[in-house]
Amino acid sequence: MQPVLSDRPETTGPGVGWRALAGVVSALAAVGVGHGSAILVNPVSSPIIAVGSALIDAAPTPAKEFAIRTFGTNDKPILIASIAVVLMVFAAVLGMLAWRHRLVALIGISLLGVAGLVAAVSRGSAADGIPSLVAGVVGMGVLYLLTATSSRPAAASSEPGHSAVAGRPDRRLFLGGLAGATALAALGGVGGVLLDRSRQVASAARRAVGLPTPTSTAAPLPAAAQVEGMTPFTTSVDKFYRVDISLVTPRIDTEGWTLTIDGMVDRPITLTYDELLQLPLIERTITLTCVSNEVGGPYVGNATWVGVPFSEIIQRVGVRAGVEQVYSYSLDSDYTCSTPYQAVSDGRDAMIVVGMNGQVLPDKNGFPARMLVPGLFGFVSATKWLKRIEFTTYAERSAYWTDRDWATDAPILTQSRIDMPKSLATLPKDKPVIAGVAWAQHRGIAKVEIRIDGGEWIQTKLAADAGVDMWRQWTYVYDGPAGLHSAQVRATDQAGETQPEARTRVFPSGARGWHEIQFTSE
Ligand SMILES: Nc1nc2c(c(=O)[nH]1)N[C@H]1C(S)=C(S)[C@@H](COP(=O)(O)O)O[C@H]1N2
Ligand SMILES: [Mo]
Repeated sequence: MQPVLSDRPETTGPGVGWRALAGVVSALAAVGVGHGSAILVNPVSSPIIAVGSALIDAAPTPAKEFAIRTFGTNDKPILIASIAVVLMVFAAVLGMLAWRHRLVALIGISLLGVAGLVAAVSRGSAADGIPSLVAGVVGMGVLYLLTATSSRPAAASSEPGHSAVAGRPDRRLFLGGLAGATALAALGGVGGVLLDRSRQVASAARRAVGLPTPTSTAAPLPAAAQVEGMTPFTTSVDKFYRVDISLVTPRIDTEGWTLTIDGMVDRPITLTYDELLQLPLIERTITLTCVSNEVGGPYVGNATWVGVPFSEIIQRVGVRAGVEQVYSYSLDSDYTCSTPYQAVSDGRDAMIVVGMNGQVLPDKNGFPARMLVPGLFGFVSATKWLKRIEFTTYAERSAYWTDRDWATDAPILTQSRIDMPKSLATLPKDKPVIAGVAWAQHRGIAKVEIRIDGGEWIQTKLAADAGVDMWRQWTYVYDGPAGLHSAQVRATDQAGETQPEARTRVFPSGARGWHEIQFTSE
């Protein structure tokens, strides 16, 4: 493609490369301005984010599983980048059409706006459609002006005052238009991102005030729960895995935020953030696991949480007989979750969490409040960005993932993982330690066994037990021959169940099977 502003008599206007560029720049201006204007109002209404979110919702379960497995926690940036690539290709084609079929190109651009509008409005309020509307108008306007600057009939160029070489003044206008539209795109896009950042800083500062002291603090962790050189027993906020259906991290202002607790109860309540913090708080260290974690996978983390115990809530609202589930609603789109009532009322430390690892709950982990129930996978227990909790029955309500065929009730499956050495690494001769973690939250780990090259199962040495709601570390000193070997691991929980060998996929209730690595011993 030669970027030449053609002055061939029959086709005045820029060459095909420039036309494609004009299409792309028009789309960029649209997306940039749409994004910037959305940040001012409501970040999730940004056309590109709205379309991405709609795709996540619509994606069939296997596609979601594939994305989480393949891209891990990068699945969201990759989705956005893919949408951007498709959008730019489409826009380039529209640009190429624009000089001959201006109306078709303008309708094409407007369809992009309509896609954003439908996605945003169907997921939010009518006002959420405004940024897409703005984007559509900007895109059409820019493309129209670009075609208008450089597609005057050839005859016009020979009018008095346009006696210069045909296309010359137009070329300057066209290039100026391109530059202007690019600037507009940058202003909207970069401006939006910067504004979003500055808000993040402001909300962090506002939250630095901290939380009240818990009435019941967590038992100190035994130092011997941590094996030297191994995965940290407590996962830092930065390293804590994040899994949710939200493309942008919701940033909720506690001003105006409330949590309603209602349903089959005698005294429904609506709490402000301050009222929630005034309830008795407990502090507990609990390991959380995602059902999408593959055998040996990273979606498991252990943190110290501060929150209001469900026992307190149940007593305050007066839960009636016949309640089967706690149905929680999130501020992040239409996410909902079913938690068995039994699991929040049987004495375990189920809670409405407001703090994590000594700080106010971070945005990505569900600020202002989230649920946590020891022993249940996150998707049936750990709703972030809480809005409402309803005590109800399974006949009455079904949850987001239930509607997508995942298990309705999903206790965490006993699992074990080899973290040291990494697969295919070399075990040092002076310190031939194989080590890892095992978890069976709320049942506790009784035994972890290892087997080398498919031989006999050998018991590993368990690190100190910090409690049944937490994972447990283990070690094994290898003293076999040098060379390449395999190691497999399996755990037995305190209820006597041993992990089965047969692998299952994560859908619909979690992965089963033994983790295996290959290593070289010196
Ligand atoms: N609002 C909302 N809450 C949610 C989810 C979600 O998609 N939306 N995902 C759940 C899942 S599948 C898991 S495993 C945990 C993960 O919590 P984390 O991101 O703090 O690690 O959050 C749960 N809570
Ligand atoms: Mo999950």
